[in-house]
Amino acid sequence: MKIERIQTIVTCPGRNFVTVKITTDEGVVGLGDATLNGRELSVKSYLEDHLFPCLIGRDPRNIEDIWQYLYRGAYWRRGPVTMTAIAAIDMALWDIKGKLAGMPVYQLLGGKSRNGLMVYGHANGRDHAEAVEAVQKHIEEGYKAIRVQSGVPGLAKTYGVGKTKGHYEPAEKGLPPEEPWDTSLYLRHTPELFRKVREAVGFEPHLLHDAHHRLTPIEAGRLGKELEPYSLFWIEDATPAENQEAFRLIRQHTTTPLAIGEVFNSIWDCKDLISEQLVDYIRSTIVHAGGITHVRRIADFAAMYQVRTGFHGATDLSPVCMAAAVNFGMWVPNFGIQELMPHSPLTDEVFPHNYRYEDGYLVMDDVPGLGVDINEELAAKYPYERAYLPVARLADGAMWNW
Ligand code: GCO
Ligand code: MG
Repeated sequence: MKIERIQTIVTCPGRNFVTVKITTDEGVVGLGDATLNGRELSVKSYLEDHLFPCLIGRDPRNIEDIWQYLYRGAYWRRGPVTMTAIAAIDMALWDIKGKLAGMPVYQLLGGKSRNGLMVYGHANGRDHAEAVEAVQKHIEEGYKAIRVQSGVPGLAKTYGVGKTKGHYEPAEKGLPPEEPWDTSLYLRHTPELFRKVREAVGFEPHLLHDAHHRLTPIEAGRLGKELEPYSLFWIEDATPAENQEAFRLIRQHTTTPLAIGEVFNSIWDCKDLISEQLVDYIRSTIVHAGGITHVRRIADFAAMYQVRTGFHGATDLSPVCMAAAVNFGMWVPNFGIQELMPHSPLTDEVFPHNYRYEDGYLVMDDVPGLGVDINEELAAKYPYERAYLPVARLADGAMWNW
């Protein structure tokens, strides 16, 4: 069996997605997500100019060998562009293997460990009252876990909160928008937000919060400590982790659980965080961390230290990645939670898929492969549109982490 054809499909049904499609000489098709928000075309070029020529004629069943060939064989290892490109090919190969076996990918990984994946939804409010209302709405919709983000009084715009009520989409068309940031305002208002949410809805729903890399380690320690009375499921991305040691300081100050990893792309980015038990959840997901083949390695390593998965699942992860994440989550023994930020109806139409939300969980049927498709005719109607994530600046104009 051979890889006969391999191509990328770029589409923008409201936001940009890059998809890899591999076709075998027997006509079996596999799909992989290759979307890297704001840097989409670099991955497309890496794939088309450098990887595809090496893959034609290879046996698509040799997933491990192809992974090692693309990783070890590149000399230049790691990095978000490389690892997203490898991930897309890996996903497509697992999809093909599942279709060849007539089994869902979770069966190939080892079978079902659970009936569905507990998800967390996004409750966003321009102010605290709107955030509380959004939490209540999620509870009515059956969510067992809810991420809460609110506008910060004094800041014109805050990440995680849309311009209009309810809706939030991180990337914007055109050049990168600039947003203000002020840590002291944020630290003053965030414990108050969670006090109000707990007062309104009690302690049953799990509550999560994303600090989006804005804090220094000691500021993160303080936030974690001040949020302890509200019993959070996690604080995410409390501080950047280029320096993994930073988390030692946070750990010394708080028992609020910590999650990190949506921007990681390799096991080496989280090796010390996991083995020193400096975090509780690892968020690196299939599309940005080398595919199922590599994320499985991260998850198994994490299991030794009681660190659980909490995969990234924002709208920039296409339904192809979400289908892979659902298969993975059905199997992985140390599953923690899955982020769910529902795609637009148009995106769902471009990528028909089997997984679905049901009463707080993502579930899927017993379908071969990943259980996701692409409507290429519809995708072709929505060509790429330049879009970027915002950047953040402090009051004096200096750049900060977005
Ligand atoms: C999250 C994320 C996103 C990211 C986005 C970047 O936890 O959902 O932080 O909103 O900002 O996915 O591409
Ligand atoms: Mg995040």
